[in-house]
Amino acid sequence: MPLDAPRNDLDLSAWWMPFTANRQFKSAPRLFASASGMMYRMADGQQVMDGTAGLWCVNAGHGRAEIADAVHRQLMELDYAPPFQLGHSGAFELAARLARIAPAGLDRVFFTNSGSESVDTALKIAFAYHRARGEGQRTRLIGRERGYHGVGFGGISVGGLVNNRRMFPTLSGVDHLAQTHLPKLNSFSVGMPEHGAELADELERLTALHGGETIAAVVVEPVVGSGGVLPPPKGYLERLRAICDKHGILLIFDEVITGYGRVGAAFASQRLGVVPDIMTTAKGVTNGVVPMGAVFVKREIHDAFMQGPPEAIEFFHGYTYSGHPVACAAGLATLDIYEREGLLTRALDLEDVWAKSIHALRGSPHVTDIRNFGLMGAIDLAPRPGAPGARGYATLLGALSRGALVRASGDTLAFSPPLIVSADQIAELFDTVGKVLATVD
Ligand code: PXG
Repeated sequence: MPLDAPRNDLDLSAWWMPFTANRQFKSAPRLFASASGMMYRMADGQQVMDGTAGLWCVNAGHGRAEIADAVHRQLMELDYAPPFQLGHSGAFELAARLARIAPAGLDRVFFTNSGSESVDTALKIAFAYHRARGEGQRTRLIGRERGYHGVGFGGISVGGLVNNRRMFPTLSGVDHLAQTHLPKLNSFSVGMPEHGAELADELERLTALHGGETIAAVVVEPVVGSGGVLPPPKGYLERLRAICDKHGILLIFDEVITGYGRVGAAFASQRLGVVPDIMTTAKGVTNGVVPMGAVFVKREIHDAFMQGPPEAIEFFHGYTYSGHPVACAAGLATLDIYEREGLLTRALDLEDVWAKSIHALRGSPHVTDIRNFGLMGAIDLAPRPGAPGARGYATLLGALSRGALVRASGDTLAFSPPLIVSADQIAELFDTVGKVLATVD
């Protein structure tokens, strides 16, 4: 029997699956078996085009032998090294390589193992930075509605997706900016929407309410990902930057999705021309194949920690697997591929084709809005009356059976293919989605 054949003896009960309707899934499991390039093969043999880069992470496509070889070599040479008070060359090499592609000035890198850890690390750096400079009164954080910043307590506190928050206590002293989707004004915008820059002025209002000198940091995704692919209104991020500067507030960009080429530059910050003080990343740093995150920090912020006695630990924070040798090897091999194949800017070359193909679905049944930026895209569907999410889920299943993997978040379909995607494959992906929409009720 081939290794990947469907198995009737597989016990599905023990694994409590994340962000999953466990009982529904286990009654009709959909199992991946293998992957190569743009394609997944399911356990039942179905070939499926990866329209989502796994979960926004496999930017160089699947089955890259170069990364696999680097990981194997690393495992045989140095499988693990403790990162506290000790080190290994790979972490230093990767940090230096990342610093070279980072937005101007963000050339200090703290390693984590996920986007959630990156976000919580960034928030702790912000608090500790202000403390180190005698501004310990800056204890407030500002997030934004519809933001997703992972599932740590810091991340859900600044996050703006109610289902991720309602069951759990959150940090005190957190406020939120309004979300930026204005469908009445901006529906079917191609790229960045025209209207909404003034929503950034809410930050000015919050500084007046709380006192700007009590706010440590503002955290936003430069282009919202999980919350529905929302490119920033033109001028919005510039205003946010200016208000942060005026009040001494740190601006954190969460680039866990937008980093590593997703929007046509190494980072969205560079594409959009607005530089944050701290930037969180994960996912694409290793092409998604070994868990890793990287927090980029402005040199001045890093240096503010380096003022005490040299033998003192400057920042009481870190993970057993910070800078894990295997993740670093994967990261270095991934960067080699990104650079050699021009993948960090390829989304820009494909953006017109991408925009035309996705916006061609305007007018298809149920479609109420379409958005795009770089190689990110979303289609909003009208929910079925009384059954929110059902139509999105039915579309996901329909697409899967026709050979396309798309993401459904409620009734919003999201698309983010590996950056190796061809123009023909983009056309095929949205052609499939159009056919499914024509049949989904
Ligand atoms: N920040 C952002 C902007 C993210 O998109 C995280 C932080 C957390 O990363 P980890 O590695 O801890 O999962 C993310 C993660 C979806 C989806 O359906 C997106 C993510 C995770 C799960 C689902 O769009 N992004």
